[in-house]
Amino acid sequence: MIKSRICDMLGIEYPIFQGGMAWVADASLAAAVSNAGGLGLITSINTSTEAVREEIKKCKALTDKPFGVNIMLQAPNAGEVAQMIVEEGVKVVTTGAGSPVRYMEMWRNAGMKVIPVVGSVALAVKMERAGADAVVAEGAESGGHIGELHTLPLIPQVVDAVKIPVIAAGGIGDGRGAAAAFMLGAEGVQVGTRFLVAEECRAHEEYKNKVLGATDSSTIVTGKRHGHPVRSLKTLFSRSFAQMENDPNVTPEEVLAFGAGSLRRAVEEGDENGSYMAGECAGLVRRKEPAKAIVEDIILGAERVMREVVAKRLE
Ligand code: TUI
Repeated sequence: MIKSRICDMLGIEYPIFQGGMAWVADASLAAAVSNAGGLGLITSINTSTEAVREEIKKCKALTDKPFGVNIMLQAPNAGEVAQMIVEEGVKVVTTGAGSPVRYMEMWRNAGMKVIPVVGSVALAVKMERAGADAVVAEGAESGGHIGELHTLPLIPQVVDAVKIPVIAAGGIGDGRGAAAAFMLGAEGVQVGTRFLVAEECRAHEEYKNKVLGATDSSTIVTGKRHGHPVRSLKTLFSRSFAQMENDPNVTPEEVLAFGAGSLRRAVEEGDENGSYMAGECAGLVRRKEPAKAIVEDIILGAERVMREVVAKRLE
């Protein structure tokens, strides 16, 4: 059985996190993943601070296993959520799209485990110095807001640079990807895209069907020109967005206005004018199934390929 320091640190059975996907990761999905032995995460981005508090309460009612909250640091209410999760006694916090240093002392004093998402060695080292318990190192294969480096070179460089456990994210959609991450020195994996089609996932059926219909070349990165690259599925909308941002006659404000609310439209309405954020591994996602089946397929699959590859290649 695959175990690591992350399992002991967080009290989870399997070293697998569900990504804190904006608008998507609610109590239903997080509790299902935690009940399956992984770490479920609730997003704090879509709604008011009080609505996130409600999701936390719902999650407590649905599971007695550990779960966490992901804070997108660029969200206007990030500071408020940072405080609220302390009041609610949340045990684990992950952060994205910035540096959480200003909240670290408050969280650590509350006995929380703090696990920032980073996209570079420099930020990983800064987070370790600031007192992070672990880091999620996320490669640009991920869906949503991404950094520059990709998972294969990022993970071993972060592993070499810090002593705290490293959880790999970006491009991991099955047991083979997870096994590769463990080979690179990761002590856990974070998976987002595959959980988009989980039965417990609130994403619109159209969103799920788009992910199921994806191939290896179905994603596109927009927003590079304005310093906020985002990976999503290729649709008429994302292609128009890409065209618009490269048009010198269109102002950055106009591009921003075009994109506003697009993730919500995709998740809640399955709207053609939505942004269907998903990672490069969308092409690996084959079927809708319970979150428990996804957790077990990835963990047991990783164990199986590690055994098979060792047996085959090291005769
Ligand atoms: O945060 C993510 N992924 C996200 S957030 C998100 S919400 C959104 N909604 C609409 C438009 C755009 C985004 C969707 N996906 N992943 C974690 C992550 N963090 N990846 C990369 C980073 C990162 C990038 C820069 C972390 C820190 C950083 O700089 C830190 C600094 O200030 O030095």
